[in-house]
Amino acid sequence: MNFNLALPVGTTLDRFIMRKEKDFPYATGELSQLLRDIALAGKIVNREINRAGLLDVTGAFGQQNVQGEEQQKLDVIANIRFIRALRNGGEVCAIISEEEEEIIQTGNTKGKYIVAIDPLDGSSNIDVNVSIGTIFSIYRRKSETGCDGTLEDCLQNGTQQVAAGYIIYGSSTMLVYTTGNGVNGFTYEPSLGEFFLSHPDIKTPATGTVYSCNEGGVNSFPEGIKNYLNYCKENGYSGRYIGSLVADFHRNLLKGGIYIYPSTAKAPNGKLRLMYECNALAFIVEQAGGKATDGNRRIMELEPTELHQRCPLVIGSTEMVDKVEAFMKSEVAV
Ligand code: AHM
Ligand code: MG
Repeated sequence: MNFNLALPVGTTLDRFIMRKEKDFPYATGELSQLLRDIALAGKIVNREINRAGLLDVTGAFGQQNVQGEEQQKLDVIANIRFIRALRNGGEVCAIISEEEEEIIQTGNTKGKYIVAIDPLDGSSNIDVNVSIGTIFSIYRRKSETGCDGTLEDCLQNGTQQVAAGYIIYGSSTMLVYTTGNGVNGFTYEPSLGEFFLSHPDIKTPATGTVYSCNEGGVNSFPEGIKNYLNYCKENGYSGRYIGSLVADFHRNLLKGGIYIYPSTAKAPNGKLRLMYECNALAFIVEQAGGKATDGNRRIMELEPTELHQRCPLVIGSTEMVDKVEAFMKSEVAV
């Protein structure tokens, strides 16, 4: 008899969340339920992505989002799925989504939480079977319950996050999240329909030899970034850039490395959005022992003034991010 067939299947995401809830003395279970709502929507979106070539869900939707970028059909579907899950769950009073200009009021005025979400990041990779992702941040509302979420509730800085995570739809689908007590990763088992703990207590290497950056725009990068990229080349580093933030970030988190999206002539404040891309990944990387800055300042301390605010992003292994900061300070070739 092959006893391998009877090996334990491991810890499910639900059980893990339940266990962790006991670590918070006054936990009411609402944050746990909220994380489960996100995981459920993630499973549904994963199903749509896996069948994308067979259904009429690839290609452009025919409209632009609030950033003036062309929306893909799957962007729109993912947005609907996550908003519906969060609305039905009842724990969230308001949502910021990359796909919607204004704050989305869920109608759950008793909900204690705010979610900022990029429902499907890496849109340009959707139609070509390259990894894409979902990124989310969770905040506690500041206003009293009983009314809609306010702009002030939504514009909290990254240090106020109570949880953050991402789902990577890759060669396997994974959910990685933190509630401020380390980072844990769960791999989706499609035949059982469950996420299982596969990467407990993720720690990112202090340094690495991989840099991820779209060098197409290098001519308009700040001098400090240009100099850092030259340093990478002189030292034989490898360039790895998929153009899907979650995928580039995830690889560097596990293997060591740095992701850079600086200011460019085309995007003077960088391209990525503070509220639903940068802050979430900054929280995760810090919890894993890494670092996230805009080249000078800690991402999580940037004060948001707009829902869709952009900022440069330098994120990954601490020693590499420190090196970029040193180059940014000196702004001279070394
Ligand atoms: P999106 O939110 O419209 O998908 O844009 C974000 C994406 C990131 O996933 C990726 O790292 C970056 O944009 C790629 O941009 P570029 O094509 O300029 O390199
Ligand atoms: Mg995005």
